[in-house]
Amino acid sequence: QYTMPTCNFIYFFLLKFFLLPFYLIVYFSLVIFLKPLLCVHKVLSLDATHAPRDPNAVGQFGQPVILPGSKNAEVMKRWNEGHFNVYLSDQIPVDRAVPDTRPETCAQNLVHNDLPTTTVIFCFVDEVWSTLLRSVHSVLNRSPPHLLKEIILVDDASTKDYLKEQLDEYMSQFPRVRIIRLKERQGLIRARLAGAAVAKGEVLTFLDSHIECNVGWLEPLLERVYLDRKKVPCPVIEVISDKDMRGIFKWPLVFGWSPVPEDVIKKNNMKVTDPIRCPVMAGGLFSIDKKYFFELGAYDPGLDVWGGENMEISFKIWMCGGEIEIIPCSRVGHIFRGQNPYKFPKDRQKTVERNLARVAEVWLDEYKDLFYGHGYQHLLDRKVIDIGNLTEQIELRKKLKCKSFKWYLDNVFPDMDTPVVKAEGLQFNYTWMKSIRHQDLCVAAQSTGSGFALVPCDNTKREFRWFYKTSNSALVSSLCTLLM
Ligand code: UD2
Ligand code: MN
Repeated sequence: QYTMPTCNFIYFFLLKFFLLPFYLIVYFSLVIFLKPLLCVHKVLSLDATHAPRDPNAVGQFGQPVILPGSKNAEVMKRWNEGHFNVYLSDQIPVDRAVPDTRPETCAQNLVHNDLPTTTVIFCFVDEVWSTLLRSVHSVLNRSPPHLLKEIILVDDASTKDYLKEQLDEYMSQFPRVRIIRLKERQGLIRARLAGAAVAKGEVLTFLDSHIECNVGWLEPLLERVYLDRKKVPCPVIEVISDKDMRGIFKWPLVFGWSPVPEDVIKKNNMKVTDPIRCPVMAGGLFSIDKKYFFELGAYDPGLDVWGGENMEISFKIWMCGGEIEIIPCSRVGHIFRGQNPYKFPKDRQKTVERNLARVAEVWLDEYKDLFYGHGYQHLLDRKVIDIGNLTEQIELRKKLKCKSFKWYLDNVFPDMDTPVVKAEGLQFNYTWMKSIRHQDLCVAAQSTGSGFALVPCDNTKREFRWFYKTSNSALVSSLCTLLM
């Protein structure tokens, strides 16, 4: 009968005992380093359809459609419903096929198996029937079902009848689609907030109501949030050229596109599929971790109707620790229109200016002079323009310990031209507000018409503004007193 020699047994036991930490290290290293490699799959380029596609229908695979001249009158008649070719949109199937416009290698990219789920939020006011449906179908058809928690349609008090029972009935075939109706027109900012407040997904994905998602659009966005919950990814908005797709702003806070600087591309050895850091987002299309969105204080609910909220959320994200990126492998088409097809409850220009002034006051620090100095001086007259209470927004910025606007310019948008002062004298600065400034003191023209005084600056008053009459003239007061 065999008995194990005692010393061998002790030796075996000790060996095991001392090797245990080694085994544990190997095990955990495998879990930590290999798991991310093993639990991934290639982006699902799904393109399901709910009804068989009609290959003969117009607009399939994004083919351009040429309408006969005899249709011109009808096209023009319907144009104003959406400020685009509504007549043609109605001919194109709501679940048409689109060409895969992603860079070639996108289909090979890997994403994690356990991505967070998303709620897609569309807010709309009086959207055209066929474009609204096409937007919803494109999300349903081209999103992996396990990642799409729900689609929330927020009706911002539309006036069109077809957007009532007819829409309820149509959407009732899709259990994932929920409709929320606002009693009064709130504007897109508060409408999106209403959707976000009831969203059940872990990530919020905002889209305009006249878009078409391309294949594989969702997973690359969710992957970025999965890797870092403070990343705010935006899809490429089709129609915008790939080469000009970094969102930026120019003074006075006007959104635009500009190419990524060549030196940045070279320094980072950037591939066509790499995420692009973006100083400002376009506004309409992005995914954001829901908890993070609310930690950031969501949107400033004091912003009205349309405009400026993309600046607000962009500055807030960057200055308070997040990042905005454009993801070249996620692509969503959007109908750009020359005009807003809906009415503004108040004057359009005044609404947008007021929104921008709120953003400038909260986020721009000393750079707000550049904003006002670019044709917006009139906004400083708070008796005429009431921009509302900003206490909560200013408190929020303090609470989140956000960085300065100077930090943002230096680190996020270094190629932006932002001279705080236009010309520097030995002692005095001639500022963007057209004042002649030395620290907190400014040169003010005397209303008597002669002489001037050095008094605390007040940008709202005309006696503080000085102009060059011609390019090489002396500075002239806006009260028309000549400065020596
Ligand atoms: C761009 C953005 C848009 C928004 C806007 C600035 C893209 C593609 N679009 O203008 O999302 O950031 O800049 O504010 O980046 N809507 C309402 N209630 C309103 C007004 C609009 O629900 O009172 C809806 C509208 O139906 C649409 C969405 O908000 O679905 C955006 O409006 P838009 O399409 O007129 O804005 P757009 O694309 O000109
Ligand atoms: Mn739009």
